[in-house]
Amino acid sequence: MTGRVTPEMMRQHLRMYLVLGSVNCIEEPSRIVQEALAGGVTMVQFREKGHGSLVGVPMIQLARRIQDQCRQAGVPFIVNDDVELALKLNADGVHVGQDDESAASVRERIGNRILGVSAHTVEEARRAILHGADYLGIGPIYPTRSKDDAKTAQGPAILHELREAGIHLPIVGIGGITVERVEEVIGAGADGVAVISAVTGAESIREAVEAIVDKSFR
Ligand code: TZP
Ligand code: MG
Repeated sequence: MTGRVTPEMMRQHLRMYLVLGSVNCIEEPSRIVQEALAGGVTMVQFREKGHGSLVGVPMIQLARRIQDQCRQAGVPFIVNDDVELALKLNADGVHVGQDDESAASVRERIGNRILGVSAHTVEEARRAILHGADYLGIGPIYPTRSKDDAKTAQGPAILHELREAGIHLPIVGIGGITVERVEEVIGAGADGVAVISAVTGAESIREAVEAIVDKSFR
């Protein structure tokens, strides 16, 4: 990649954003990723977090494996939180929250790679944009069981609020999003949906992804 990702490209990448780590998977994570890619996932975030998560070499091996799969499918591979790991792997981007390294500092370190920032208010969103975010992760929209320290669900109204406040940066909604809720999230102003359990816990990973992709057209 030469320059920064354009907002148009970013919106396409956000349409069906799979977030996962080994803790979210009851079977081999790379098998889930393979099926999800076959179903049409548009971006993948490696989020190795929570009780029992991998560290050290096994963590890096899993990250590399998923990155390879994404590369072969032509889908961007994003690392959650860990700028060091993202640079070491030459990942396509990094996603950080409000409690992580500041977005401005991450932008300086990662150059033109994709930068995603979690925000919960108009003020946090504006600051993230000033600091060089390429997209905003907004949530939890609905209650979630996949994040230990998740804030209270804000409902799709937060997406409306951000758009009405003049925030035009690409936005992905996250938190408790199921196939049935995709249209509501997109209708409220998101460009796409980020999901963990709706995909990792699905009986058919591929069919779950296909169903979400189908509904995430604006
Ligand atoms: N950030 C806000 S909610 C959430 C993250 C990482 C978890 C989303 O997982 P699920 O299973 O799609 O609710
Ligand atoms: Mg974080």
